[in-house]
Amino acid sequence: MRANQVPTEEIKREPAAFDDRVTADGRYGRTAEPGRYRLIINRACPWAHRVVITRRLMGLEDAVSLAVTDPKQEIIDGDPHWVFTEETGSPGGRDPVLGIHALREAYLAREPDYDGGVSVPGLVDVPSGHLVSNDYDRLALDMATEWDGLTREGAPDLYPETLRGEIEEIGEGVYQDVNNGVYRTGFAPDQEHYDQAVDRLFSRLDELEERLTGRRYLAGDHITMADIRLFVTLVRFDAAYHGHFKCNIRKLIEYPALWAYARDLFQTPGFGDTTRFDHIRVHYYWVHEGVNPTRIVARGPDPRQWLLPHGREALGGSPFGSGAAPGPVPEGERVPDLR
Ligand SMILES: N[C@@H](CCC(=O)N[C@@H](CS)C(=O)NCC(=O)O)C(=O)O
Repeated sequence: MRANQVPTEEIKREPAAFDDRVTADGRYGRTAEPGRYRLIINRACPWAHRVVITRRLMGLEDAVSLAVTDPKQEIIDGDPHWVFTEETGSPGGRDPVLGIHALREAYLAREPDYDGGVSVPGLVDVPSGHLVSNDYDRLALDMATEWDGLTREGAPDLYPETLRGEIEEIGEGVYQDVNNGVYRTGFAPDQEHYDQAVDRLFSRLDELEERLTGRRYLAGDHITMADIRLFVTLVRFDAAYHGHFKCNIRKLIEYPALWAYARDLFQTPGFGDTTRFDHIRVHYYWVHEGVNPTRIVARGPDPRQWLLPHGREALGGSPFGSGAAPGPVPEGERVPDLR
C-alpha cells in the first residue's frame, strides 16, 4: 500500500532493502570514518528519529552528517517521495552534499534496477552516493555500540550487555503494539482490524503506564535504547496519532506516568531538541491522503505543555548513567523553539 492511498489491507512491513553494517573495525566490510556517511531523515518519521536521537546522544554529529527532507514529500508518478526542497533548507531543491533531489536517487545509485520502497532513515556513502542501509534499528544499535573512537567523551551506554535481553523483550512489545501499532490502527482496512489494533495499542500503553509508575526508565536506571524506541511514538501521539490515526481511547496526557516520563525525556538533551511538531503534524495529515482526503492539518495540541515540570527525578536514576549529557545541538541542526 502507498502511504497516500486508501488502505485495503493490513499494513505490512518489508525487511530493510539494504542493511550493510558500518562499524569502527570494519568487520562487515564498511568502516566508520568521520565524514564518510550522511544520514538522510525526515523530522516527522519516528523510525528516523530513533537514529537521530542515538546519533546525538553518542556525539556522532561530526562523524555522520545529517540531511533533512521535506515533511510534505513530493508526489512523483503517484507515489510520495522523500525530497530535498528550498523550504526545508536545501538550496535549489538538492542536497548540498550529495547533489540529489530525491532519496530514491541514492537507492538507484546503489542498485540501478531497484524498484522497491524508499524509506527514511537512510545512510548514504558520500563518495559514491550509494545507499548503505535503511535498516533503522540496526543503524541505531550500531551507532550505540560499534562506533568506538568516534563517539564523544561521556557518551552513555544505551545498550548495556547485562540489559540487552530485557531491552529486546520490552522492545518487541513496544514495536508490535505501539511503534507499529499506531500505524496498524491508523491504516486499518476495516473495523475489525481497527478494533484489534487499537485494543492492543492501549493494553500495551496501560501496561507501560504501570511499569513506569515506579521507575524512571524502562530498563535499568538510565536511558537505554528501550526508552528511545518508546519515546519516538509517545512524542507524536497527541499531535498526530490521537486524531489522524484514530488512536483516541486515551491521550498521552491522560496517562500520568507515561506523560511525565515522556516529558522527562523530552526535556533531556537529545530528545526535545531533535523534535519538530510542525513537521510531524504536516507530514501525517498532509501525506496520508487516503485517510485524510482534505489534507487539512490539525492544529493542536499546544506543544509548550511538553516543557511542564515532570517530577520524575524523585524516582532516582540518572539520564546518562556514568556518562554525561551531550553539548549543544550543532548550529545547522537546531529546531525552532516550541510555539
Ligand atoms: N522501512 C521501515 C521503517 C521506516 C519507515 O517506514 N519510514 C517511513 C516514514 S515514517 C517511510 O519512509 N515510509 C516509506 C514511504 O512513506 O514511502 C519499515 O517499513 O520497517
